[in-house]
Amino acid sequence: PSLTVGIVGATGAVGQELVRLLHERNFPMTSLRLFASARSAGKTVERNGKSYTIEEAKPGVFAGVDLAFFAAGGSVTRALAKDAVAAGCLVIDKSSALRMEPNVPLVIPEINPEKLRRHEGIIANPNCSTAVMLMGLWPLHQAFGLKRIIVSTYQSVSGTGAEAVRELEAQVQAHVKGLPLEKKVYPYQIAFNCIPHIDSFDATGYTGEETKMAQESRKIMGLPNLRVSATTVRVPVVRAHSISVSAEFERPVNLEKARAAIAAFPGAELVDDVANKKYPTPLDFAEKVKCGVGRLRIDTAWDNGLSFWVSGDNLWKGAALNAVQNAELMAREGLLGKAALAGRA
Ligand code: 11C
Repeated sequence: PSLTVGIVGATGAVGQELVRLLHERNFPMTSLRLFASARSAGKTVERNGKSYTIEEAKPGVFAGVDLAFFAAGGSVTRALAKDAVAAGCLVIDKSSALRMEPNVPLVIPEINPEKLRRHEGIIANPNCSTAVMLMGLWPLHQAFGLKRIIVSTYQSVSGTGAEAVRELEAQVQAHVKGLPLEKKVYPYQIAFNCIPHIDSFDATGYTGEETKMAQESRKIMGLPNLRVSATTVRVPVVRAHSISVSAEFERPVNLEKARAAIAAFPGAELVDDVANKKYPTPLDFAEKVKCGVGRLRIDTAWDNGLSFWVSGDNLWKGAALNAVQNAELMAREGLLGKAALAGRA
């Protein structure tokens, strides 16, 4: 059957990875249309010997599109997703706009794939730090029953976008040349620094990113009472986020069972051999399908506690790859295309 796929925000950091992954993973599409702001309309994108002309993302363009990946931020999702759904298009959204809406499934296919069967035309994808963290946490929850977590993140600048990658690189070069450093994207220099501030602060002192990690983890794992305290930090890494997690469980933990659970989980690669200096780093897990989990140890602050470290590609598992994996699963289960959408529950 024919399947026309669209990407909204095709020129952005996540949009470019979507174009790449749909081709590299041979997504079963018959045609691809790329949408972006009026500023980019008319430009061309080359991939696998094909040339795609960017169209302006605006109401009315979704007629004939069966599946649209939205990767242009919350305001574009709010402005255009309903229009796409009304045109009979399934929306797989990467923005944070609709994730916590009760009628919008928030899906990581290794964790809650059953939620892909019941939707109202929009499927949401999690925030990048949440998605990467859960690749280590979910198998441990299944083994021991999760009670609460305290986490700190080490988030790469590509999570902010392509302009932040350019800012880090420019600051490193300016530093080496002894020139003054320019900052536009972050409130402080990011080269050779860490900034404990991602998204805006609320009255409690937590940031939006920290609140997302708590709320999205509860929704995806189906644990509405999970207690979460997160500190999210931007670090001078280009690609792949890392998270240090201390978790308390309901049942007694043991390392052998914990390592076996991680090793058996399809979203994770166990890299945990400290005697030989083996643990995951963001450089090793950039552009990798799996997230690396290591530094597993019995946590000394809690009863039934485990600590671990996870690194994973924020643009892949944290964004484009998870969205494509959701679509691949729906394609395998016959849940894509106009007929499937018209007949859904
Ligand atoms: C960051 N996690 O690294 C953010 C980017 O909710 O999808 C993604 C924000 C989101 O800055």
